[in-house]
Amino acid sequence: MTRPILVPILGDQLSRNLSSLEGLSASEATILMMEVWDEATYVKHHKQKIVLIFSAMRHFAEELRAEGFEVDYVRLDDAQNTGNFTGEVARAIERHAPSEVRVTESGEWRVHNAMLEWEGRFPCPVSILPDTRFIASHADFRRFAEGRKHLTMEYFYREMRRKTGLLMDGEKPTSGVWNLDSENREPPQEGLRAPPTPKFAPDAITQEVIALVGERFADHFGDLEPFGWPVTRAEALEAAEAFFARRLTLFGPYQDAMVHGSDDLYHSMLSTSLNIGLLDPLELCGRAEDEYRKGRAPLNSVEGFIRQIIGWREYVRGFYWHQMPQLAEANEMAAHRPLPEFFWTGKTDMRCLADCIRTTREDAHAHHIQRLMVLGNFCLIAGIDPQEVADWYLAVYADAFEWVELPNVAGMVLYADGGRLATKPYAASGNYINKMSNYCSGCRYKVAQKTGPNACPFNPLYWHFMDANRARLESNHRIGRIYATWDRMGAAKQREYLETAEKFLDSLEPAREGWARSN
Ligand code: FAD
Ligand code: DLZ
Ligand code: SF4
Repeated sequence: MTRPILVPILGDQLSRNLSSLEGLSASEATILMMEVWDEATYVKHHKQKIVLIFSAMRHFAEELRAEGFEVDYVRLDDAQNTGNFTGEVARAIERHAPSEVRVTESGEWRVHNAMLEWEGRFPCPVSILPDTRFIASHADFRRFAEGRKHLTMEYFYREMRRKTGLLMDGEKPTSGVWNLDSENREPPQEGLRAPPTPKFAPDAITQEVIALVGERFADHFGDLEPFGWPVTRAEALEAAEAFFARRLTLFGPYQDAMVHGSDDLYHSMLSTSLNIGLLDPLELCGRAEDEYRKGRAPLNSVEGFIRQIIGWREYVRGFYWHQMPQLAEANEMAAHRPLPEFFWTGKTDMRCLADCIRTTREDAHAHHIQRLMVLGNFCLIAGIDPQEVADWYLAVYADAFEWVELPNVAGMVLYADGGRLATKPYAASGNYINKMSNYCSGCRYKVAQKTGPNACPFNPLYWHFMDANRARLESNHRIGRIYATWDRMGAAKQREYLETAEKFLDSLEPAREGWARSN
């Protein structure tokens, strides 16, 4: 029997409620799934990220087959595999002669542009449907952005609360307050440890993929094993339930803390499952609200969790589509220093960075404050080139897709967009890291020392950055006042800071070519 509709499903579209599958009966569609070389190597993704995507794709294909769908699954090593989506859809059209290609829009600009060309290339019509797994449509974000100079997340977030009804009592936010972030900044106490995150033993499908990735992507960054990410919806739901039962309560207070010895702390570790489609954002937020309504979790934790998802996650996606393609090129701070080699090897005496790079290598994950205030802060104040930084984040994290990675890197961390996303650069000295972590006590550098060879490098780098960007930042109402402190130091102290910073920056070895992209 011929099936008239060909439905390509990409590696981050593994959702049964995907728009291209809606209302489709098994008898009228052929599903096409493609493991392609170009997607695995356009940046050289962490090995675990490739295992995650291929294994989750293979499991999803099995689930659709069990429902009666015909799934045409192209494996990476299939002899005729052209290595890219367009080539594989073209081959599938030859095999199945469909009267329509129906696909859900891509999450990334790069792939979206390729899809736009399909209609002209292929002999049948191509319908590109909106990705309804997001709460805000592109039009919703455009309406929000219209006429605003700064696209402040907080106002967007309130619109999402009203739209979803989450934590709302009628027209008002529950308890009368929209945002409880000020209650969510507890430093870690001595010995703080969170219950471990569930890890899922690889089944036969995952083991086969691990062997494939070990063989074909051996030169990619990151440890291949142990691999424990959820690869099916059932596993992802189990991970979510474990979070609600054991970690949500303290998620809020310790959201900004960093502890050597408890990598995930109270974070949910659900971003990979959300981003590839195993979990639905609204279902997770509804479950979190339930925990609050039943008196099992405090409002500051629940509101904080919901804000990350219907606030930040939706906002950065809207921001990405609103600001592309310029966002990928943005470099308002004129930062041109190459990324240091130690971002790939972890070989640095700076304990905070070494630990964040270690967890990144071992797990393809680091939590938000490690990404923002250690790794990102360093890249900002050392003036690292935004495109090199973006390539690194896109390659090393299992949850990284450009729509979510790039706004965080270029906007939130590097201020490369000139302040469209963040109202000020998140620049900080060693003091912040010392307050919020247990890193500094075991570091060869002294966090209290400001200048000289043993000074924590974040201290002189902070002032070096502020001094170099004075013309850009002095008029910023949130950070500009800091220049009065700088001026009061006097010329001799300022020189000491700048010379210590320059010496440190001169000692950085640039990353060798070939880590992020094939040379
Ligand atoms: P939790 O702390 O438990 O938060 C719950 C959920 O909220 C996350 O799963 C995620 O879906 C969402 N969320 C939280 N913060 C953000 C944010 N700033 N932007 C978007 N969603 C958010 N997240 C990604 O999913 N992919 C990325 O490629 C990515 N790159 C980042 C790069 C930088 C420089 C920074 C500062 C942050 C980045 N983030 C990214 C956001 C955040 O760090 C991760 O979502 C989070 O660490 C994932 O772990 P978790 O699931 O335990 O998150
Ligand atoms: C990240 C990724 C990787 C590594 N490999 C594939 C693949 O082989 N096939 C596939 O369909 N998707 C893959 N992905 C996810 C895509 O890169 C992602 O779907 C697009 O970038 C759109 O967001
Ligand atoms: Fe990091 Fe500085 Fe603390 Fe060392 S002293 S861990 S470099 S913040």
